Amino acid sequence: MERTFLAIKPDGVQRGLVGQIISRLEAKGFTLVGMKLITASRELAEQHYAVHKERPFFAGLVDFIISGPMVAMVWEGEGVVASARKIIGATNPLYSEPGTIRGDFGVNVGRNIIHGSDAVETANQEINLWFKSDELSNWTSCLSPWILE
Ligand code: IDP
Ligand code: MG
Repeated sequence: MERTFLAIKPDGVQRGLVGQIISRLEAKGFTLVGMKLITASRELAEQHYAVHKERPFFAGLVDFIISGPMVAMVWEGEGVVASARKIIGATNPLYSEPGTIRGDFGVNVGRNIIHGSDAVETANQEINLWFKSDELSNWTSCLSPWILE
């Protein structure tokens, strides 16, 4: 089953949005298979955002990401990578649709509350970067037959 890496950024944690964000993903029908509160090291943050290392916002982004605890999570489900990106909304919260996490809770691209992997391959890399395999639980929700045909 497909998995994605989602992380509530330090702004989402500081603003007390953890519960509401997790509720949206649970209610959609996705399954939480890993979660931890973690203040990322600079090295981890730089690796996570390595694709953006030449961008002008990179240094500020890394400083922000390591500024406090994040809730790092792995979620599982049918089409979860693309679907979670839709639930999260566009990168700039000013342009994210209402009803999305960023559209409902944010206004600024530098404080956009949550990260979500952009493709299955990136998801697998990010899961391996943030989690050890024994930190993930392989389980089947009792709701599964009511969510998946
Ligand atoms: P994504 O998080 O929607 O995948 P990316 O383009 O991969 O968006 O950018 C990664 C993160 O970098 C964004 O979530 C945001 O926190 C930050 N970021 C992107 N563009 C800007 C910008 O123009 N200014 C400040 N931060 C930015
Ligand atoms: Mg991205």
